[in-house]
Amino acid sequence: MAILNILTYPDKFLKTITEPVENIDESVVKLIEDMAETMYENSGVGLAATQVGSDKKILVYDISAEREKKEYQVLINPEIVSSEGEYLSEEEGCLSVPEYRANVKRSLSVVVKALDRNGQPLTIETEELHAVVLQHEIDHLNGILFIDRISSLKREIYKRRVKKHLKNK
Ligand code: GNR
Ligand code: NI
Repeated sequence: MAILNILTYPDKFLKTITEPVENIDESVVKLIEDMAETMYENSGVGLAATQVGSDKKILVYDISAEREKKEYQVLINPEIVSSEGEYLSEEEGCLSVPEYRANVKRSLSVVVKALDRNGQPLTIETEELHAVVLQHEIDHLNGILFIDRISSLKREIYKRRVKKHLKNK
């Protein structure tokens, strides 16, 4: 197992639209395990493959209270098949957008179809925080960051802050 480097904004790879996993071979299993370890190491509730430089449709997450159990969920080739309602999420954060949080307009509930780590199809119907995390991670697999879903004014303020920070390095 390995802890992977997390790409951060403005890394262009975060805009990658990922490719479906064709078969769950050894390299996919290893990537999933490394992504999980990387997520726990960084105290994230979820992690998508693009964040660690892979262009595969893979995400992991753990929204349970008992994170020490490391019973994470894996979704391969996830797709939101329907969504309902509006939900202003609690302040979202992202391991690829360090030191920034914002409320994001999300759907209240989603139905997600995916494959589990064994390649078995599964359907998840969920709402609120669980639905927000799924929307956040599936966005990553489509090259979208939560700052793409806030007001352009807020986004520009964040971008300016990052530019200034990079210049001073
Ligand atoms: O750790 C994370 N917290 C979080 C909080 C609110 C909404 C979404 C998230 S996901 C984030 C980890 C991450 O960047 N996943 O892509
Ligand atoms: Ni994120």
